Amino acid sequence: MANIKRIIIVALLMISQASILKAEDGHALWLRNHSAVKVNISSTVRSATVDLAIAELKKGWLGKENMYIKLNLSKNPSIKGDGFQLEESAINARTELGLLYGTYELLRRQYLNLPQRNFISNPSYSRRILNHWDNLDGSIERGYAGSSIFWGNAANGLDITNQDQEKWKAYARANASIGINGAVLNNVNASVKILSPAYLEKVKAIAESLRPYGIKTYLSVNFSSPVLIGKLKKADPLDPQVKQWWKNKAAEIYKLIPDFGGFLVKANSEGQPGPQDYGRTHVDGANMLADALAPFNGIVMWRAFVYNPSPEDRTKQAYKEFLPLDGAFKKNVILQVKNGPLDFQPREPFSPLFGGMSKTPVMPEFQITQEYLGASKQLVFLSTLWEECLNSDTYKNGKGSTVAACTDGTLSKTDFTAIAGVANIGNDVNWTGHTFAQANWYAFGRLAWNNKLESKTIAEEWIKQTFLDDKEKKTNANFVKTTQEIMLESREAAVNYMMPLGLHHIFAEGHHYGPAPWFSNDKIRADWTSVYYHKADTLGIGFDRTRSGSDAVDQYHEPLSSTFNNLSSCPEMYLLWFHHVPWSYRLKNGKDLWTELCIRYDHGVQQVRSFQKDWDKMKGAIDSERFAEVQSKLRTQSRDAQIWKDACLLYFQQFSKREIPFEIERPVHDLQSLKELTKSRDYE
Ligand code: GCV
Repeated sequence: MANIKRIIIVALLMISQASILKAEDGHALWLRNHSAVKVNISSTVRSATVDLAIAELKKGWLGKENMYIKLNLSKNPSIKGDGFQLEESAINARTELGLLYGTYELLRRQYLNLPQRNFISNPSYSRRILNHWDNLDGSIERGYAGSSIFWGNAANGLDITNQDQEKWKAYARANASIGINGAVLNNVNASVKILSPAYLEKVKAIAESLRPYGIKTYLSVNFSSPVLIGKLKKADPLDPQVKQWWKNKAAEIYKLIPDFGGFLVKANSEGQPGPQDYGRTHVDGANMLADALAPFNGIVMWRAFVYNPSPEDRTKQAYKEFLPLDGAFKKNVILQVKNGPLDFQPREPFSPLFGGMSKTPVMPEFQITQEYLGASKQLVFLSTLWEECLNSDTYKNGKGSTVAACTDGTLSKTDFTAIAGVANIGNDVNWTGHTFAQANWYAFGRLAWNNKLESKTIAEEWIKQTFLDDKEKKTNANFVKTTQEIMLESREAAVNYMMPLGLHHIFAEGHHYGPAPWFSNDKIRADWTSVYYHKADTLGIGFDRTRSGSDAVDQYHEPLSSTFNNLSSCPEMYLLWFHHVPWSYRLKNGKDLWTELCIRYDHGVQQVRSFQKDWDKMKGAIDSERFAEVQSKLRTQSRDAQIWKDACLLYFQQFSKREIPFEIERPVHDLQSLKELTKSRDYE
């Protein structure tokens, strides 16, 4: 009887707790209101940015009531760039923006109960930039959270409402709170209209909303702009008229936006125009734009995502194109390189360009939007993927030459450093579609500020700030721990149910959400089909990139090139990336390749099922809206993980001609029905 009573009381307590948790739509991100107490602030300097810092401290102060805090511009040599120092009763920084960053860090530390004294923090990269793939009609390439917050909508996309401005400020505030200081406002597949006077006026208005938060505005430009809007006959970068056109355009932009950041350029890639259309090189193109921007301290971010329909292994092409150009770029050019040599796959080895270029600054490009990782339907925390890339050793200057060290100025001793993330932000109320996709935005900012942070720390910070109220954060340890475990396992789970053991790019054509390992089409370029990448046949599966294959391994420094080249030393997570492996090949655990492949796919599905179970147990721990949204999305993810497993195993089984091991769950779909299903765009 006593037991029954206890159960009833616990149940009633849970129900009442759940009902007092406020409804939340996710719009406040990790910046939800807290029950702050009074604080007194003085500052040695005043500006729009410092005023924001003061307002934030007043709104969010969780320290001792009635404390006196000083914001102080300081010349302390340990503080670098926009870094800061937290002291018992002062925030010190070299710049006003540093004071704002120090403010956000102090408030975060108060909320998380972390030490707040004698804490110095300096940014790993000086430019921490979001790349928006937003089109001027308001659509977003690979965007899964609604339409653009910058473009489209009313009156040709040029009208600006108060609501727009409020949104831009909220966006800027969220970015500043995690240290992001730049935004490229339009798609790298750039419309020429962006450089027309009407659009530049709108860019100016956006820049004004972002500026107080320290966000610099950048634009993607179309290399053919001098022809398409300038009425010139060509866009040849060595042509004096073309050079002058860009110089005039740069001057026009800087008149409107004096702190404009510069241009991002996708040239001679996937049909975009570029200097090679005129027989010129990437250096000719980048340097011409660099000359136009240099008088105003603007920069050119030139993308290395360049490949052509050719018999050459696609993953080798960017390195072959850019290595010979190392050292020839102007000082204000930086090469923007995707984390892997292919295209934001669930797992790739790092791009060899990070260790290859030695006289040209290189900036990593990560993809925050989940083009190849479940869109905004799936919970996949990308911090672990980026951490893996940043910590990969390139062996450029011997052991310890990580991608982080190659790009953050540690090896090259430069402070012209940058990092970019392709944004996942749209007009959805919660900004990113999936509540957990907010964590990817957050993680990008935190890693861009400090590329040594660990994903587990980032996840914990994000969970507490995003879900818990001031009082609960102490009592809800189980929610934090369980959610953190789900997040940290989620990317490996996605690798398992999509492309384990180094498989890559076996997505359905076009939408990149579901599986289509069968996809092959003689009418399009081979490197846009799946069969090009997995090369399954009756002997085995995988892309031979060894010295007897495409020799991509030799784009890496020793000892990595030999490690990758040798089947027995190649890390199993990259096995089928570098090798065509017989079905009967024994892996380190003694299982043959086919069996292990089946087990991994099945394990991925089981991992998502266990995320569901764990999440369901959390009912009542957070507000019911976000709980239900995540619950429903995990159901979708679970169904779609099963589709991945069934599609890939049934398809590859045609080549392996072996049984799916009897200890794992059987497929529940037929191959033919999956071929139909994943063709449909509704499936995206
Ligand atoms: C913006 C991949 C994507 C394209 C994207 C391209 C790029 O190919 O599928 O949508 O285009 O990368 O990064 O330029």
